Amino acid sequence: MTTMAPDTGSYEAVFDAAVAADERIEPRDWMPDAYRASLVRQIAQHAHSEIIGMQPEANWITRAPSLRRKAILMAKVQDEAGHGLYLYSAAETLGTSRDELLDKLHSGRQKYSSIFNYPTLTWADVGAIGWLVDGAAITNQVPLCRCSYGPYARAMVRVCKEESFHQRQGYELLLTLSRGTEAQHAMAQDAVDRWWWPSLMMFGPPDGESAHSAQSMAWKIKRHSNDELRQRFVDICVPQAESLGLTLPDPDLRWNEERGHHDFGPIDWAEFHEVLRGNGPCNDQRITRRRQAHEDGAWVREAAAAYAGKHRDTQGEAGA
Ligand code: BYC
Repeated sequence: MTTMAPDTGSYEAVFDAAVAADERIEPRDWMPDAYRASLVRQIAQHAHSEIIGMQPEANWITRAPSLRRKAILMAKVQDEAGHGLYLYSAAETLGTSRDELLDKLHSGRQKYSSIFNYPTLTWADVGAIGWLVDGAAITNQVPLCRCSYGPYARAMVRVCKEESFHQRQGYELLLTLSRGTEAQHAMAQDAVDRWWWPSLMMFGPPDGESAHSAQSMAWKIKRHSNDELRQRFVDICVPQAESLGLTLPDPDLRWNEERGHHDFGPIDWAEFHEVLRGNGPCNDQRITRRRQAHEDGAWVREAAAAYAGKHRDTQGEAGA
């Protein structure tokens, strides 16, 4: 917790000491402009990913194979909306607004996770997203519960609990398909084949090419590098794939006794950069749908603002 100090140099020393002591930085504390900007950048991208991430799975709500599966999927997609809300609120504590951030998303000035630019072609994709995409998200986000910025760290605690339920529903769905008919097993395998590599890309570029990692780790926004978390995820997934009776689509995947980790094959970084440039299979569809949803929701925002205004006026009169 930073306290008042006479000049910027001292403020900075207090900030640095708080970070070094693993204390939380809170909204009213002094913080370097670049720390603030980097947090807004990361939290906004994270929030955008949550709400864009609703689309690929929502695609299957009307076609879920049973009432139970439908109820679970609806709850999961609603959770993603909630995560977006916590995260936009955390970003707002840094002096930005949800409107401003959404505008940046809609105009392509801020990113969202590459993973959500891939299509959900079959019902098994809902399982693969839960197991792999939510699994990757948990691996990345559990350390963010210890992020140096208080509101982001606290939002992550609840997000991670919910992601953990999401991951398990995906795993259970895939297990059911894998143990089902031959066609169901093949559908599960096909989904894993398509989602495996994009899931590894979620962790971001390799450490040598990661523009922000070193500074973010020095500020304790990030606690681990992109490659460290990617490796952790691979090591977690290998035994889980075996239990599922499914194969990970990487002929180079093998245990390396010396490293104490699994080696894995090269990631297609050209594909990752193409997706980031807007040329993934579903980029246009996702952003068009998002802009449309925002326009469709304009009347709700107007009504809520009018109601809040009326409420304020009434309270003002009562207080007069
Ligand atoms: N996709 O210097 P780097 C979810 C960008 S939501 C797109 O390594 P950093 C879920 C990066 O932003 C999943 N862009 O950056 C939701 C930077 O660009 P800018 C989202 C990517 O920040 C619904 C540039 O590349 N999770 O789990 O140190 C349903 C250089 O990268 C990606 C989060 O956002 C990518 N994959 O590290 C189910 C978690 N990777 O900003 C699940 C919070 C990198 O300079 N975020 N970029 O224009 C983070 O932990 C970090 O921001 C990242 C990147 C690890 C993603």
